[in-house]
Amino acid sequence: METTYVMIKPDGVQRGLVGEIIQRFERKGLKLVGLKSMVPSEEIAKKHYEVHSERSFFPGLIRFVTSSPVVCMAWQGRDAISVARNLIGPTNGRDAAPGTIRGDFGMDIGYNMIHGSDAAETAEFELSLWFPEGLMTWENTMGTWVYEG
Ligand code: IDP
Ligand code: MG
Repeated sequence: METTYVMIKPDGVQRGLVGEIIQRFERKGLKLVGLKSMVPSEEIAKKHYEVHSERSFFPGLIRFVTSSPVVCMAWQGRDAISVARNLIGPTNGRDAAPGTIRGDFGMDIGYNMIHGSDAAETAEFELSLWFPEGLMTWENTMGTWVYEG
């Protein structure tokens, strides 16, 4: 089982899309093992987007992501990282296919509503950054009807 870090960004919260977005991950069959909301500090936002620190959009990105609440989530399942990225869609909402979150609700590369880890190492880093307290362990009885074997 993989666990991935997913975060609804300030524009997703401001636009009232929290329920809609969470529902897509639930319906897919992923298991929720972490959930909380906060206004991110500049420190945590800069660590999260460290790989983009030399990019011209970085200062604006940090201002944006620290501007109002985000919803932090950890979703678990087989190949959860790529499954979540597929639900999310490509970075620019204008290029994203309908059916994906960005394709259905987004029109912009900066305001694209949601983040999802892109690889196993980034997922591990991001989960420990946003959930230093750890994640939930629980038995999902419905899970027996999600995977055949
Ligand atoms: P991803 O979120 O699809 O993984 P990344 O390339 O990792 O996309 O970029 C991280 C975030 O930085 C994007 O989700 C978006 O919010 C922001 N971003 C990326 N490129 C641009 C840009 O050209 N202008 C403004 N914001 C950008
Ligand atoms: Mg990325």
